[in-house]
Amino acid sequence: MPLHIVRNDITKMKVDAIVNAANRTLLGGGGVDGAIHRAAGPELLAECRTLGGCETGCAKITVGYRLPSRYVIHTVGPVWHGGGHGERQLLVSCYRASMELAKEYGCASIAFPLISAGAYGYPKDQALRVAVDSIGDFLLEHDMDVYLVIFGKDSFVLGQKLSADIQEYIDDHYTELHLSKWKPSAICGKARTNAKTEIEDALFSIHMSPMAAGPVEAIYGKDASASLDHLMDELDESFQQMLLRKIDERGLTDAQCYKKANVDRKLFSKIRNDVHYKPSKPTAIAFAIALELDLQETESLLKKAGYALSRSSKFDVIVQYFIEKSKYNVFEINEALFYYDQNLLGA
Ligand code: AR6
Repeated sequence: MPLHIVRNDITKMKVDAIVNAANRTLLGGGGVDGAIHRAAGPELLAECRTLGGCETGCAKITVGYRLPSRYVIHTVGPVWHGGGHGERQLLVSCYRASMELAKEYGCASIAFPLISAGAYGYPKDQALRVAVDSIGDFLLEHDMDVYLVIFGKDSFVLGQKLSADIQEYIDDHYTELHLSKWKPSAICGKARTNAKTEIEDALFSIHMSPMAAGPVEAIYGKDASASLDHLMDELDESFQQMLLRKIDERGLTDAQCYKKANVDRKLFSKIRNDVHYKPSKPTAIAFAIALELDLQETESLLKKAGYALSRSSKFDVIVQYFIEKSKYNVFEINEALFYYDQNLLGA
């Protein structure tokens, strides 16, 4: 069900359907179209000849032949004429029509290239925005695993265009572990890495030392097991309990929440059925985003799963940027995380 942004060659994707950015003849061309036809073999062109072409913004389906995907969905993106000629609407329609066709054919997974972002000249950053928004909208209503495949140098071009705001925020807020005691000017390259590891080790051992290792009796007295039982009865609200409470308070259904979090139904039901479920940090944050929690509430939800947000982690700083700006679109956040090579939110 969630949206994954990945770097790959779409012809290698093992999904039920891959989408081809074709032209109106459906008879092949360059770019991703050429790559798909080469990988699928000549039978694909033979089937395409029977389809009678395709209008811009629409989609048609064939089988995948020698591709690892069962189907190819051919869609025709708009040619960019400056943005004032209905390009966006047509591009949205390509994504929507392709996903509807995939659904009609029982596909549980689909992979898209950035339609129109090559020969058809749609500015890559805007093409990505349209892709993420259109797929995100569809996923709010439907269950499907959707991959947005970023190819070759596109990733670099898009990275350069990523909002200057985010870059500035990261520059201002991202602080590596404070190395001042270890003479930062003298620490660089490998030496710096070693120093960092030493500091991390030191911090780790501080956190791990006496409580965890000490005998239970030393801390809780003689009747330790009885006291422990008592303590167990008085545990604070768990991550799962806080999550479910917040869902109720926000008036959301479970499905609305996990879809907004880019989390799949199976994972959500695991959480629902286990009061002590411990999610990964990206999953926990994804729920904070779906619930539109402010920074303080996000921190307290994370704490329940044993996590915190720090200024020493790029991932955390990017998440904090979006929360501080009250930008709660998980797909938009994932776009930014993707370009900074960080784990994505959700499943
Ligand atoms: N895997 C994933 N993405 C790819 C791959 C690949 N193997 N190859 C290219 N891309 P384009 P359009 C990316 O030009 O703009 C054809 O000739 C590429 O980097 O393939 O919709 C058709 O026949 C870019 O981001 O498609 C049409 O005439 C994106 O796919 C025309 O080009 C789309 O670039 C369609 O132009």
